[in-house]
Amino acid sequence: MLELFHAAPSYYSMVARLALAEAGVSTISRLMDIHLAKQQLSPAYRQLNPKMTVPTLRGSGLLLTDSAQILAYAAEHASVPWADADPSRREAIQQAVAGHYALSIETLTFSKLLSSRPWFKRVMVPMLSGINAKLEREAQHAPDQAAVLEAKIQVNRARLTVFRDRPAPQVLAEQREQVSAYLASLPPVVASGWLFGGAISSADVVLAVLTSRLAMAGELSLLNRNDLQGWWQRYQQRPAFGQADVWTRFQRRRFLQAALDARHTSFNP
Ligand SMILES: N[C@@H](CCC(=O)N[C@@H](CS)C(=O)NCC(=O)O)C(=O)O
Repeated sequence: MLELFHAAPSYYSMVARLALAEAGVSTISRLMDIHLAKQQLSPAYRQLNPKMTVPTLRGSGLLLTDSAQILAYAAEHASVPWADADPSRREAIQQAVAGHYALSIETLTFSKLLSSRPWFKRVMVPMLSGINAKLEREAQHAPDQAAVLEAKIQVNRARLTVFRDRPAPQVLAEQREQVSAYLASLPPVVASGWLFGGAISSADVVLAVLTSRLAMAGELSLLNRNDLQGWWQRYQQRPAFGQADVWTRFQRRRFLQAALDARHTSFNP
């Protein structure tokens, strides 16, 4: 049985959950707390996923450490074939998926949060600096881990450069432009169909999670095409969308409950 290491409110975990639910691939849920306990930084999880991110999919002989890999795995193993299986559509689908991965969802989410709640900067900046100080100390004591720890330190430095050093409204304006350009680049959707015809595709999966995040961030007005609005109404009715626990609003109580539940997660094989 496959195990999915994921966090309830995490965007890329939602991509993995939705992809696997759409494909009919069942997994054992290994819930993690990446926000409070920061289990992704633990040495045990680092052995599984050196980038220290969720999701990770582990199974007999299988270890996928990125949502894009899990999405591709789901497309390949879907019990009802996705449009990805059609060679004439594959390239366009891959382009739409790559366009999605070129967006920085984290920058969009946090620039929106910092624009509407500037005080959050006083939480976020010390938190990122504290994580880096801890990772630096760890790198000194475990030289064999120095490379992966240094890579994560660099990721956090880049985050600080954006969220500490740049005005959040300006960053948000750039993110809105990028999301709008991406949405404008998608093919027209015919009524009752999906992005690439009568079967769903990897592109539908990532667009559904992106649209959910726009809803959660109060940015759904960026989805201003009528055909995509109709698509969104239909997509939310899909059984997999309900099964995959894709958040369209922030759920504080569930956020805390998931963090509590995650305390019991073990990363051992
Ligand atoms: N490219 C990765 C990105 C994964 C990612 O950034 N996940 C976030 C949660 S949505 C994470 O684990 N953040 C924790 C951290 O960076 O410490 C993927 O698609 O899986």
